Amino acid sequence: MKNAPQRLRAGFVAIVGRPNVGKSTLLNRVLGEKIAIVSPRPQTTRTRILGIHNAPGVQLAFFDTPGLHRAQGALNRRMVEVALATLSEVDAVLLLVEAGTGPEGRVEVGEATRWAVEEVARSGKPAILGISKMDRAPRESLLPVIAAYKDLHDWIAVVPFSGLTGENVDDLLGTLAAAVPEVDAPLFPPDVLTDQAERTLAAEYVREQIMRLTRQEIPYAAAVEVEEFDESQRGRGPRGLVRIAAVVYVERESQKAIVIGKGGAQLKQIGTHAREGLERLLGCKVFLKLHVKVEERWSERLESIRKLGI
Ligand SMILES: Nc1nc2c(ncn2[C@@H]2O[C@H](COP(=O)(O)OP(=O)(O)O)[C@@H](O)[C@H]2O)c(=O)[nH]1
Ligand SMILES: [Mg+2]
Repeated sequence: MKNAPQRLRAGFVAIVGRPNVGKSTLLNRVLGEKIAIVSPRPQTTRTRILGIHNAPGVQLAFFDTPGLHRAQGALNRRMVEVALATLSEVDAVLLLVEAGTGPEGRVEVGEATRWAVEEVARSGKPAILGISKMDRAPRESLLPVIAAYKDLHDWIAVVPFSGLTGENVDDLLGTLAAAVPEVDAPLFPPDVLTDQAERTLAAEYVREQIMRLTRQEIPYAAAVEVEEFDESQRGRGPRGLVRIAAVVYVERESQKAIVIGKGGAQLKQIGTHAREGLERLLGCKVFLKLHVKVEERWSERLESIRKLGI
């Protein structure tokens, strides 16, 4: 007798929300690998990133998106467009807001969040509200936060969680699994984790350190392109080696000087941290060479943005 095909729940889920609410941190937690870079600065994620979670009977294909905010400048506008366009392509939406409360425990739903909720409503997709960073919020403050957001939309569920500690993330995944369709076959083979090529991830790991280690306008004035990704000596496990050469583009000579730092100290620090992360990601030794080049106004020129692959 033929076995009935095993049914599973599978679908695309958009993770959306204001900048810095913890979208990328959640995706990395769910996947157990850092495929989306994270920094304390808004607009760290510049493009949408696919990450696939597999569990028995469940496949969730997440799109991590750039933050929803009132955008100025070509790059920012394009980032918001990417996030909004993703809403129309998914089976379910996970909107994130932060668990924090204001003075005297008051919860104020900001205008930007209301706008994000409206966009989610407009998409007509089943939506779950995730209240992120619950590790930072005292237990008793969660109820007023839930109450403040609950009636803004007809949510399938409202789930507090922490991407940092992993608390309640399993509950969140269970709720999302119930919101995606029942299908006969998975969307992706089980060994596919992300659509991000290792080469792209290498550029992103360098950009993450620029976001973390430099100040003022520099994090937003920089883009990274990998020029060389040489795996010819890789196939020897932990003793293998990947050689990576990347260019950091900035807009002005003065920025170049800052990124390089006194005697090259800043660039060295960026390179060391990025290399350490890449060695963990790739599971082998990494030789990382960085150059800084000035490409005026790259962030305003979409052509050049495309060339830089972001
Ligand atoms: N305490 C705490 N911090 C978090 C959590 N998730 C993210 N963060 C921090 O919030 C900042 C923004 O996180 P990120 O994932 O880049 O946010 P995104 O812009 O929404 O993708 C980073 O400094 C993170 O370390 C969390 O669950 N708890
Ligand atoms: Mg992000």
